[in-house]
Amino acid sequence: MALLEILKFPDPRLRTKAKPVEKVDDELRRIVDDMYETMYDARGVGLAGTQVNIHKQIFTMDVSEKGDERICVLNPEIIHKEGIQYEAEGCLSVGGGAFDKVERALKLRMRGMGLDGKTIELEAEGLMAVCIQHEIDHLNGILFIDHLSRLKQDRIRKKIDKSNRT
Ligand code: GNR
Ligand code: NI
Repeated sequence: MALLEILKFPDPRLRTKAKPVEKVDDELRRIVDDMYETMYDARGVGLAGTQVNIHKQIFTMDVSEKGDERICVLNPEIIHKEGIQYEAEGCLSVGGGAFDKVERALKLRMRGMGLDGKTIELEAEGLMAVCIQHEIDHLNGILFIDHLSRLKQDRIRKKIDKSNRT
């Protein structure tokens, strides 16, 4: 297993659109193991392939308290959304202490493929629903800060520029 480098905003590679996974093989399973290791090491609750420069539709997630409930989804799609929530989000790819509220669906139903190649369907709400929407955004080249006002985006950009200069 290996820790992967997490790309940081404004790295243009974070804007890449991920391609669907066509088959689950040893190489893919190794990538997923490395993504879990990288996610737990960084204390994240989710990680998308895009963030580690692997532009395949893969995300890992563990929103459990103990950190022992691994979920990995390939080719995820949201097939139903319901309600609205407005919770503060952060991102392992965005520095500058950026943490702000984003509007998301409250509940959703997601379909994708598991590591066994079988179709997965799962219902989520609360933090898990936020995380799924955040990770699917990454796979489409979208960051949570894209959902914030121009003013907030400019403030975050300035903080990041400043810390990159010191
Ligand atoms: O670790 C993470 N925490 C988090 C908190 C609120 C909303 C979304 C997230 S995802 C983030 C990890 C990450 O950047 N995943 O892409
Ligand atoms: Ni993120």
